[in-house]
Amino acid sequence: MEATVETHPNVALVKYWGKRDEALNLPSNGSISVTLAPLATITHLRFVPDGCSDEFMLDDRLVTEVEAHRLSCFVDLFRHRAGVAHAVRVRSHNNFPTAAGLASSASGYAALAMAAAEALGLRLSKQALSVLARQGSGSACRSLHGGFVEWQRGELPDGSDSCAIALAPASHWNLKIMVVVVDSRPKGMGSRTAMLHTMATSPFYSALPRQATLDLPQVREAIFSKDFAALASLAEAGCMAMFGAMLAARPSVRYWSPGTLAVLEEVEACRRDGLHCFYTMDAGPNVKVFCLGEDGVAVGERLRATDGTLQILEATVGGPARRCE
Ligand code: 2P0
Repeated sequence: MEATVETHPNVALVKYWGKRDEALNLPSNGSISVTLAPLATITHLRFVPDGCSDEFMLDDRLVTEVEAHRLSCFVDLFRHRAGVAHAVRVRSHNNFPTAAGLASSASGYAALAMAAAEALGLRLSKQALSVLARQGSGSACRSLHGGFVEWQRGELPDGSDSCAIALAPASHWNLKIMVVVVDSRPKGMGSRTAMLHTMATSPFYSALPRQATLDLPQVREAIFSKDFAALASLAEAGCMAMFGAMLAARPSVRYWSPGTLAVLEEVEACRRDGLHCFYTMDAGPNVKVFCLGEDGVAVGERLRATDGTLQILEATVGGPARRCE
């Protein structure tokens, strides 16, 4: 009744920034991401038949009551399927700093989903597991797969067709991804709250799912054909559209720090000098810079020398969630 699972975080190239169903985490549009290694979450989970309450530890600390409630409700999805009421003990570790703004909820809920299913002996298809992981945190469904991943919007009201599929394995394309940390303070507003606030108040929100839906086949094609320039321009435009909608929310959501802009400018300068690189960001000030493998070293050196860079985590395209023992 126990399992240990390793998962990797992911970074979206077509963003998920809006829901068609809040309770089920059904997205307004499909999204495409890249799974990042060696950044990882390792989760050990054990069901305790005679235990009376759940216990969740993240990086050696008990999570808050609010988080524990959300996690227990998520584990209920699995207990319900297995027809058991056992309490659960979970120990989870991230090998990357939370300050990196790497959506640790994606790798965290993906690991918890797989570990719970394995520990209970549930024989779930990857699609069924993805549907469950999505209900913990939307982007978690993408972290079950390695490589290049698409989370399909789906049409059904119950969400049974809204899951992630693998587009191409990690070996498909040698990309280097630098996570450039420019601000290590906790962010003012969590991504879930910011997403709902943008939807509810931004006059520009409605353009986002429309544009993302147009971008999806082009990003897919850029990945399949390894067209770095096309991917760069689509990913940067999609990222900026997301921030544009956030900036127009009332009140505005503004995640950037001065260092964010310095890094964006350096990425553009690198590109003018012939280096293959582009940026994207998520709900935070830190910048993820994608480079064609051979240009990663030169881009990394320039970003390290950029004013405002506090730390750089280097990643490559990672593999799928896996059971460790
Ligand atoms: C993404 N983000 O596609 C987008 C871009 C952040 C910016 O998915 O409410 O933690 O748990 O479904 O998955 C972060 O949102 O939100 C996210 P919930 P989640 O990666």
